[in-house]
Amino acid sequence: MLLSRYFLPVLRETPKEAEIVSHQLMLRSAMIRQSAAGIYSWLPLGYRVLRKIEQIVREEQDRAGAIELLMPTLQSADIWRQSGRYEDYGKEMLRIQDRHERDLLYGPTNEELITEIFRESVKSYKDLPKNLYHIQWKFRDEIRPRFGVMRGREFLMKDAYSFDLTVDGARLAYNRMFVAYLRTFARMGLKSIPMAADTGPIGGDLSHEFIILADTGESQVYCHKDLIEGQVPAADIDFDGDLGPIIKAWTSKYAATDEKHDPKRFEAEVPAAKRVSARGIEVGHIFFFGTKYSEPMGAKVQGPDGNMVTPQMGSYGVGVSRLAGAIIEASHDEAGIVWPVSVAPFEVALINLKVGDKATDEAATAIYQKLRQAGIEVLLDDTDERAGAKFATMDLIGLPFQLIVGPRGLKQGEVEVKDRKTGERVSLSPEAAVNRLIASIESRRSLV
Ligand code: 5CA
Repeated sequence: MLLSRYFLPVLRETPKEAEIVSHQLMLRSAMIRQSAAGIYSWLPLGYRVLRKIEQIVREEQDRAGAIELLMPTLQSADIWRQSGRYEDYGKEMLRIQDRHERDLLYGPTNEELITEIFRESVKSYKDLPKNLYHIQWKFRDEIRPRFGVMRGREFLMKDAYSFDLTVDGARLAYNRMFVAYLRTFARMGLKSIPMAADTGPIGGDLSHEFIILADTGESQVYCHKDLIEGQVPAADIDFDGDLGPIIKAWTSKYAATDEKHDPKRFEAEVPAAKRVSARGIEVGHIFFFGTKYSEPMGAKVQGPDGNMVTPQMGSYGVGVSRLAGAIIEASHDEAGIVWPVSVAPFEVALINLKVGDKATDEAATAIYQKLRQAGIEVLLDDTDERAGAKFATMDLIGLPFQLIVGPRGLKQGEVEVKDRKTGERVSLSPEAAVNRLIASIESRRSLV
């Protein structure tokens, strides 16, 4: 992509309305713009990040055996009346009437709709287990939308719903999502910690929140320090095999959110030097709630003995749009964002320091083409800005590598490669620089 043709309206000043660094940087780097309180447009740079996050979530859901579909944002109020949640959900739910005065709502979550789809289509135990997911916008009329995409009113969520014949089967479905989540967040460069959590309006009695430790997080959390460096299962993990030992390793040490925190247990189970009490960002939340929706909505399948069985359900959410902010909270410096390769909007910032100078233009174009042929995503700064402004913009938007081409270096046959994270710079021939970038990027694209 040529910067001269791109749409990157970066801001030089820090917007006053943004309280936390990720919100400030997302506005400044032209990732998002606010449309109304808690409602955002995703500008081209931000949208590239959102799609990469979404794709990692999708790949790990698919790997764990979940099946993607797409449900609408608008739902009929009738199914929410059947589950009993239409009144219970309160003011957070955005209620709408169509021209026929039928009650609709903008979905804050999809337990009812997926249960209805299941009820109309699945009749036999032979079709179980199933786990269906979608990645779709949600709306919750939060009392205090804040921190940009972290607590929005409209936000992108991945939500999966499992159906099993037995409670034991449902536990296995829960465990598969648990493991998929560990991998999902690790691939984005995040250290997530599963913590015992409250179930709120979704219900049920078993749930874990996946938490990223960050000072700006909205949740107060408590855990054993060893969990921060817990081991994440590799890509070849067998989801049909025994996941018990992995779940045990992650759940046998103390970890709880504020609502579930038990100070006495914390002190008894965790040595003082290992006690972590910190703020955290909830990036995912998984629930087992048995027949809470299948029962009142009359979803049943025929069991092996001919009797009708009400399926056991769980639901599993990931805050896809929130993750964009969470990754920035975890990875930035004074100059701007520092993207991990796996979610970076582009992988290389190619900076032409002297646009209009024939030798520099030719060298930059040749490098641009070679990188693109190798499948690398490059943003070429071909504008006539000052060098200082070019560096500042590229540091701000945080692409993992910068490749700097200028007339002075070229005279010595050299260009410069800068690693955005470490700040390390090396001068190399254009060819060596291209090869080095291809190798570094390919090795960093997958983190686990
Ligand atoms: N139906 C269940 C699981 S599919 C559910 O809705 N769970 S949830 O309420 O915990 O939301 C799932 C995830 O969405 C949360 O872990 C969080 O990462 C994200 N999320 C929730 N509310 C917001 C919000 N207002 N803004 C941004 N992300 C949010």
